[in-house]
Amino acid sequence: MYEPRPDHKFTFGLWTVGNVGGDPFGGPVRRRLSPVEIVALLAEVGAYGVNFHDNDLVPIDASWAEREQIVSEFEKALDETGLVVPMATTNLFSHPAFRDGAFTSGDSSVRAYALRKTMDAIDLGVELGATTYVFWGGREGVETDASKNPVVALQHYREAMNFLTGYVKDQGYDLRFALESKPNEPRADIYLSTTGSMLAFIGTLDDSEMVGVNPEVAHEHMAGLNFLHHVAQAWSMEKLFHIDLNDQTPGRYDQDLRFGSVSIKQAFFLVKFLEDVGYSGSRHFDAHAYRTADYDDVKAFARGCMRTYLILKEKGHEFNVDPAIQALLSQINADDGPFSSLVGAYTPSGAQTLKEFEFDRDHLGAQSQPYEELDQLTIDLLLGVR
Ligand code: GCO
Ligand code: MN
Ligand code: MN
Repeated sequence: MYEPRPDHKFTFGLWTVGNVGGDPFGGPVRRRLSPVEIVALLAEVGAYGVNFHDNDLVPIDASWAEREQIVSEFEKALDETGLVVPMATTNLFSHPAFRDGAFTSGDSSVRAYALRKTMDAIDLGVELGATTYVFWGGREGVETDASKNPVVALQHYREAMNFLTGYVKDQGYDLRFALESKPNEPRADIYLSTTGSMLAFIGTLDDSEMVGVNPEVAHEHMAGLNFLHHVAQAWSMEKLFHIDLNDQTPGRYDQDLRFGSVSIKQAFFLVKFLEDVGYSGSRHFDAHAYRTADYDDVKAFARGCMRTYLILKEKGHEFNVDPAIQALLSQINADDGPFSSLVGAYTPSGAQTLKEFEFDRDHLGAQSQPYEELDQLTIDLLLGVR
């Protein structure tokens, strides 16, 4: 029942299950797997797809001949396993050239190199089948605001996006961009720090219809925000092009924990939302196993991400058909007031009616709102005692 199937669209990055467990205090603890080995691992655990940064697949200093060799071995592994590549992205954060940002660098040569690297990476992604291209601006930020004017930095960011949508159109690629916000790490402060900021920024782009967002659970949680609300806003604007699922305790370092391993209730409402609205994109797990894990445990980590998603999907269904929960919801949401047609679109007569009406504030403030009961029913359901 909780076995992953291709139509669940579960994807992982080469960098996720391939994470070797280094952190700022210690080096790798797991052997580095080749991309082909990672594809085999993902096929074994039942994933649908694999995503990558350009340099997860092709080393930054590879020759063209080496690139061709790597791509053909990778394609063979995809063919043999049936895995697909729905998304690709660029590493614009590891090389020292990008230590002060890529698209927002004050140095036009760095910005030019970032564009060149991204065009090459877009070509690579499209060659392998990607239809979504993620931009995560990990180094697009500052340690000190003495260094840059944020208005100029954002203008550079905008120019880069406009340049790259121009490139995609010129090539005739079937590719959409998904911008991923994060408040901090690896920079002290990263520009466009929340999904809401990203959505506002997209509205200022030349080809905004080609650009949406890739919200990540951990990134909104790091900022102490409600992730579901950001996802819902993106969805309502038809901008939810991709999603990064993982987990994170607010206020801590960037943990990238197994999906649903910390914030079960938030994960539940998120999965329920995605399933209820019919989100049809990838469910991408941008997480990695604990540093204590060996590769058997990495498989347990990957299986766990998908299993928890599917359990929560089932719980969402149970919530939707639970008689007591639904009865409470009907009671809470009953709208028998005379105003439902008046509070929508503005009309002069509607405004006049509202101005003349004698509202009974005390009656409005005394309506029953049994949210404690509703929430406890949700908790009972999640804990498996309903
Ligand atoms: C992070 C980010 C990245 C991006 C990835 C794809 O916190 O490091 O989530 O994992 O998602 O670079 O662009
Ligand atoms: Mn992240
Ligand atoms: Mn991410």
